[in-house]
Amino acid sequence: MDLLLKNIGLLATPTGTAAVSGAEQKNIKLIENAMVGVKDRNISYVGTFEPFLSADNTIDCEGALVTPGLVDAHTHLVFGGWRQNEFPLKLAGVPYLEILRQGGGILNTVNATRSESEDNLIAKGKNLLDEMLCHGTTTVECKSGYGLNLETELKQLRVTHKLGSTHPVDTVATFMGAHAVAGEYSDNREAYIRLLCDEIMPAVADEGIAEFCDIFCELSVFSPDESRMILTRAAESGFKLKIHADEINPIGGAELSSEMGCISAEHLIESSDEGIRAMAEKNVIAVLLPTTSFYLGKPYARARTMVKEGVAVAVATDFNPGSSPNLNLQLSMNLACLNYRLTPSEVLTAVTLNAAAAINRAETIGSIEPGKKADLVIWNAPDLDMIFYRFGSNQVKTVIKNGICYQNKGEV
Ligand code: IZC
Ligand code: ZN
Repeated sequence: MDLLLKNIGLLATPTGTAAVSGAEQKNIKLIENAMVGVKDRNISYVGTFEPFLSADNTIDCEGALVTPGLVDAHTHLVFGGWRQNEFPLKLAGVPYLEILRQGGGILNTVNATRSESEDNLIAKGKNLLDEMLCHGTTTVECKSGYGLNLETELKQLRVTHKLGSTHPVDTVATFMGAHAVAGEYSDNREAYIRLLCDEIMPAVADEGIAEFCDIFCELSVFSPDESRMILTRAAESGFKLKIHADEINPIGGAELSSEMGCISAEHLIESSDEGIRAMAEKNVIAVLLPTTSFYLGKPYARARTMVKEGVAVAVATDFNPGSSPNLNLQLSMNLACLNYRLTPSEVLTAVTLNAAAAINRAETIGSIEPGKKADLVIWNAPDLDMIFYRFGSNQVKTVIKNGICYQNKGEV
């Protein structure tokens, strides 16, 4: 064995290789006085104290809580600039979609991303991933959608891959050329949709640098009919489908996610009862983003209804420069308990196994079980309630990613 974690006060993990829903979502495995062994970067032993186990390296967890590494299943990680210049507008009450209609918001970040060099985007992304890692995140989904032209969409996706291959944190790439209509096509949205489907999407598919295709289905962004058409083309090109659904207005995004067989639908703040039931029927995973509700001053998605109806719930940060400039998944976990009224064990599943399933990684990450990757968090806490009860400071002590230990920012 390469590494042995001993003296784990409490090990808490969901189990399995698929999303769990309904009453199952709270059923996590708890082992007191546990040990975890790592061999070849994978978990090789999980169980109670075993006096005869030994390894090249040992970590004494000193009675701490250990969970799987956190999986952030929804971010817009790679972008140029920030949007602090829009903060006064936001404080003055100008709505998110109004800022976008005025040519700001996403389009502001598109300009900044187009003019940023690949090297600078990599350097910035690396710093952001460092910060995520020390907050416990070991895998991150990253969406493009700040290029809205061929060159910059490819640039964002290539940066996502370079980050994943050079940084300890794993990245998973999603193509989101349907994030907004590019500014130069504001008078001719049909032409942008043609460019997207006939040029950008095939080029991204040819290069094989994105696994998923996502779309911002929203009033004055992409209608349900446009979304259906674009997602159909994406499925034909081999992408698995995701959708930003019912974030601000209830326009049938949840229903569409079910109709299109999306792997996940995200946001769902305004989703209808029928939409939620339709998602349950087709096993669409709900990726909920509580810091976005917080930051936009919007209602919170109806997570309890989703659990009751049998929808598997994941929780992510939505890290982006507009509606959620927060990359600390622990804050999303606090809000998921306090505002969604999910229990700590339901939320643990939401940020590990169900998040992994939402990015098609549940076979390899998302739980502490033999054969899965050795992605673990050792907390400055003795039990699960503690990490949800406290908020506002980083409660991670050590992160183990791919069998390597990271304390704060350095390798130990
Ligand atoms: O940059 O505003 N909602 N897309 C849809 C976002 C938020 C990201 C942004
Ligand atoms: Zn988003």
